[in-house]
Order: sequence, then C-alpha cells, then structure tokens
Amino acid sequence: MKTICVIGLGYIGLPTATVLADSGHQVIGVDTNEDAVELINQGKIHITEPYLAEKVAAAVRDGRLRAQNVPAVADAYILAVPTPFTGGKKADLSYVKSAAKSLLPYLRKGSLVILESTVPPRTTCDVLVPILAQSGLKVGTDVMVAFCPERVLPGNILQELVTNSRVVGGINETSAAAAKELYATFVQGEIFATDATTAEMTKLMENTYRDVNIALANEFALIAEYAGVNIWEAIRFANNHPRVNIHQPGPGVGGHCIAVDPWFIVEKAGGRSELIEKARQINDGMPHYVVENIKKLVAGVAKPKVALLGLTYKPNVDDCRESPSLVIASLLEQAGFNVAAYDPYVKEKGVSSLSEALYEADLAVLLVNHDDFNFLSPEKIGPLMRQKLIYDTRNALRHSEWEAAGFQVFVLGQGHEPQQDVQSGDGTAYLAR
Ligand code: SAJ
Repeated sequence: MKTICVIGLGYIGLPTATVLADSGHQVIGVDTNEDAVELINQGKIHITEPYLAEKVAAAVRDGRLRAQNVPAVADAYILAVPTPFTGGKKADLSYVKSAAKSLLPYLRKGSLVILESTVPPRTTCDVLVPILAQSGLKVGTDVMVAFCPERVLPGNILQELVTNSRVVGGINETSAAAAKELYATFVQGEIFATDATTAEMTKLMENTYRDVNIALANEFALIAEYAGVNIWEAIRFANNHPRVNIHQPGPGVGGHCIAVDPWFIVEKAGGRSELIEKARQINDGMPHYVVENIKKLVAGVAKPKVALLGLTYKPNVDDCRESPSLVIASLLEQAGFNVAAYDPYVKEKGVSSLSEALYEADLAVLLVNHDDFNFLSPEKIGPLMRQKLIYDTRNALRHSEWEAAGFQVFVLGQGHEPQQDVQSGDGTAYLAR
C-alpha cells in the first residue's frame, strides 16, 4: 500500500484516484476547483461517468480517498491535468507546469512523479524534469519521473483503466521500473516499459491514427453522396475484409483528445505532417458541410426552426468539449436560423425538453446517437413539427419506421442518385473536382 497524490480530479484523475483507492492505496486527490473538492469529500462527483459515483462514494466512506486543494507528502504523484491547445494550435502546458511546481515542497528522496496528461513529444524531459529539479533533489535518482499516458475511453473508463495495456516511459530505467510497479497494482493488461519520449509519441500516434481514419471515412461519405452510393452499406461490406477497418463518418470529431492531440504532433513535426494536418482539416470541415446540407433541406422556409438533437461530442457522455454540435449550432445561428438544441446529458445548454426543441421545427437533425434517442417515436414527434423532415448524421435511426410515419429522411453519406457530372460520361468531371 502506498500513499498516492493524484493532481487534477477530472475525467482521468478522479477515476484513476478511485481505482487506486480500490486497489488498497491511500489516495489524496488534489484539485483547485473548490466545489469539486467539497463534492468528492461528500462522496459525490462533478462529472458523469458510468459507475464512478458509486466507486467514489465507497472510497470516501472507507477513508481511502480524500480530496483537497493542495498536494501532500506522498510516495507517488500522478499528474492528470488538462493540456488545452492555444489559438495557434499549440499545447498549453500551463497546468502541467503549475501542477509540477505545486509538488516542489512535498518531494522527498524516493518520490515518484508520473505525468499522464497528453503532451507534445519531449515535454517530460524538457519541461517537467527542469521544474522538478528546482526541488534541489536529483531527478532520476532521488526523484523518479515517468510519462504514462492514459488511454481510456470516456463512457468505459473504470473498466479500461484496469483492463487496457499501459505504456510507461521513464526518464531512465529506474523511473520506468518504479512506474511499472505502481501500475501493476491495478492494471490487468500488459505494461510496456520504455523511455518517456517514446511513450509521449505512442499516445499521440494512437489518437492521430483514429483521427486520420475518421477523416478517411468522412471523405468517403462526401464522395458517396456525390456518386450516389450509400456509404454505410459500403463500409459494412468493406469491413468484412479481414484487414480493413473503416471508421464511421459523422458530423465532425470532438472531444478533448482526438480533435486536439494530432496538433501536438504537428507542433513538433517540423513541417513533416501533411497527412495529419489534412485529416484535421477534413474533420473540422464536417460541421460546415452538415450546415450546408441543412440550408439546402430548409431552403425556401423563412426563418426556419431547426431542432438539433445532441450537443455532446459523442454518445452517452456529458462532455461538450470541441463538440461539432456546438459549431453547427453557432453557424446556424449566425445564418439567422432559429436553433433549438436538446441534449438529455447537458441541462445547462440548449432547451430543457425534447418536445420544446421539436415544437414547430421545420427540420430535426440527429447529431449525437445517445442511447436515449433510440427511443424517439416518429409517431409522437411528427405532429409536433411544422414539417416531417429529419436529417440523420449518424445513421442511427430506423429509417423505414420514420418513413412509414410520413417523414422525409436524409442521411449523411447516403447518396441516392449520382450527381449530374458523375453521370456525364467518362468520369473526368467527377475526378476533376
Ligand atoms: N468519431 C467518429 N467516427 C468514428 C469514431 C469516432 O466520427 O468512427 C468521433 C466521435 O463522434 C467523437 C470523436 O470522434 O466526436 C472522438 O470520439 P472517440 O470515441 O473516438 O474517442 P475519445 O476522444 O472519447 O477517446 C479517445 C480514445 N482514443 C482512441 O481510441 C485511440 C481513448 O482511448 C483515449 O484515451 C482518449 O481519446 C484520450 O483521452 O486521449
């Protein structure tokens, strides 16, 4: 059993603190957000993640987890603070730096400091180590330092924290071994030890791989609409190939990870990241594409009311960071549309009920495939709306049921007829675009 201080009690820090407490460690959670600290000490939580509330309540009740505003002396420190990006698409390391500085009075011989926040390559060696050296202790011998990226999927964090494999990157072998020993107390997956910079790069590559693949799926969707193909069916068929895994198209890529992390590679790529940047542009272009389609669907209606269903960046979470829905809402508002957005997970934004969003709407747009939306009833929704028109950007609805209820259904990536210039002969017009 060790005393572990987890700095940053957000989507990664709080579940990590809880799993550590569950594994028998004494955990002190640290956050500058006074409200979060107070709530956690009452055994409650300030974020939404399945099973987290029960786990936090149990850990606090059993005295294995407590929260406070400042660090304390501990055997190990885990930094899980945000790394937003600046307007210039560069990593803002201010939280990492201030969290590292906050440790200085508490570090002792034998302390282990682990950075979990996603950062550009070399940050552990070039930014974290010099700050920790201000303690007067010898970094690498007195104080061990490692970068161990989190890899968990929001919505399934508690399970993945335990079952996923981990990459632990030490600034030297002793640091990697110490970090590996700590993770081995709760990780069932394999733990790979390496150096800190390789671990930083590995993390960024994982999310960039996903972003580039989603961009490919989105590009396929646009081509499919143009060429008169149903992309969802084509992807299903293609993915039967044993070595093909095409991702899902959609209205854009959100969240604090996939939409951000590729830029951390670009920042350190010295101009060698053409494909990565292009993929980001394609994914960032999707909300604009959806808005253009919305405009076409309600062309001719004066001041149309559009109901947006879903505001979060993905299903069944309450996180709206970098959400394509927010971009779509704001572009529509700028274009003079009456926008009514509804999300069952986000009470503070948008309208308070589904029926309020749909009331007298000219178009409903499904942007997030929350499980709750599986139960939308076209028979109930139809009479609320001014026009029975729905645009499904996730291919999530049972379209035949909506059509049977009198709806006209449009689906992102579902082309019906090839556009004029595709039909026009040798294909050169299509290729030239
Ligand atoms: N999306 C698509 N099509 C897809 C998959 C996702 O459009 O086929 C969109 C989603 O709608 C969402 C965004 O991408 O807007 C990101 O969602 P996600 O579920 O792919 O990923 P995140 O951001 O919730 O979590 C990712 C995960 N990384 C990978 O799967 C490689 C997770 O394992 C990481 O721990 C997390 O980033 C992180 O914190 O870095």
